[in-house]
Amino acid sequence: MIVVHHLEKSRSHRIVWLLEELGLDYEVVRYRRDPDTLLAPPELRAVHPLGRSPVVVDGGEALAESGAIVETLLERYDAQSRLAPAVGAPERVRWHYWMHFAEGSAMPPLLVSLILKRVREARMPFFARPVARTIADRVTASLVAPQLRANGQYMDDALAAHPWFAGASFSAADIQMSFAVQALAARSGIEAWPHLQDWLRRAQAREAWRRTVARVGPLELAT
Ligand SMILES: N[C@@H](CCC(=O)N[C@@H](CS)C(=O)NCC(=O)O)C(=O)O
Repeated sequence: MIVVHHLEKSRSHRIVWLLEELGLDYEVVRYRRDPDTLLAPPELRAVHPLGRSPVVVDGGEALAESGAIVETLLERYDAQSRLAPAVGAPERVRWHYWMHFAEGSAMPPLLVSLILKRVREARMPFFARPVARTIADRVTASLVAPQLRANGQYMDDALAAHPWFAGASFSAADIQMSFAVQALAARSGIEAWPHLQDWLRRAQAREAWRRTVARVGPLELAT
């Protein structure tokens, strides 16, 4: 039995969604974030040394890093290539690109933005607060906000050309991209990008996404 070690408010929603799309049986072990630090609890390190989510145990082997988990599960359980274009198919290159864009390019500015938010809200001596806020605001304005805008526009342009990230059909690239799009929507909004909004609406209308929410709850993200 596949076991998903599921941290609340985390990327492991994607793995549950993938398993639901594939129609596989799986167990969920739940973990809560520390309310102050938002870190995963130390018990998750007993499953994988880094103690980050998602971690999946399949056949007694712990799999980590969401893109690698998705690709490994597809190799093992998607023989008919329902969620990935076949190797050599024209859409495969695009599929691979978005599979990696999610963690490699979409998530870094979102993570920096979350860290800067925590810097602004951190407890510190009153005289340090204006300095910390000024630095956070300048990094946001010069580096983070432009990257978030560029990524949002780039994703929207891609979805204007075809309905799903890899092309005409829904695929695991849509699942892999979903966390970054939902984080962008929560952090700075996606109202400026109609194709991205429409993609999110269509993705969340899928039965397998609904079953995911029924199983592990809605994906709530820090704003
Ligand atoms: N690139 C990794 C990122 C893993 C990661 O940072 N996960 C977050 C949850 S979304 C986490 O476990 N945070 C809690 C912690 O670091 O303690 C992946 O895609 O699996």
